[in-house]
Amino acid sequence: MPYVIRTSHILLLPLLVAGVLLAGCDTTEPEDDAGEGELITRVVLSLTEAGASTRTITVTAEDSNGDTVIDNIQTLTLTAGQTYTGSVALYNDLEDPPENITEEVEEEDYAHQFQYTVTGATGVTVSDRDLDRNNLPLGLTFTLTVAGDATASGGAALRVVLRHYDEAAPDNPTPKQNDAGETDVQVDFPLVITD
Ligand SMILES: [Ca+2]
Repeated sequence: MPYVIRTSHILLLPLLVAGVLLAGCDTTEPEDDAGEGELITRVVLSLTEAGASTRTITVTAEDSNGDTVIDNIQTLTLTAGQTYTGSVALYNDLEDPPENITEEVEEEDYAHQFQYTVTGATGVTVSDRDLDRNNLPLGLTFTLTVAGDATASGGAALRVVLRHYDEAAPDNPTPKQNDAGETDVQVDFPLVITD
């Protein structure tokens, strides 16, 4: 079962919930923030068609009560033969006003990476992730290409993972380069391909 969303970066909620896939994340924030852990309760994926239409498809995964288990997820319906420009955004809706976590990922771009994996489908590829300040993949934006003969099985999914590299620093990208990190977010958006 795809699950998500975990308490995220900034602070350190060391793995409160046994059995939850999403690990706690260490922090690069000052100590005085300790105890405040930050939650990601909503992941939004936006895909804009390249070419004449420029129609944008948006799908959302939500963990409305912040228990790290998704309670609402939308299906991503892609068109065969279409190329999309993608972006991802993260929010904590349990804050008032809702907090945009994407900005914090950008601020610590050297310590984060979004990874996109397609399962149960052929002819769907993700490429051209944007780069962090060290020219390593960041993945806040990307290109998604659906081949003209692409197919998807009933259980097809686009998995979105946010990795966080505690030991990475602006001038030390090695931990990220080696993918020596932890998972902040993991969401499997159900994937359908139409002609
Ligand atoms: Ca939930």
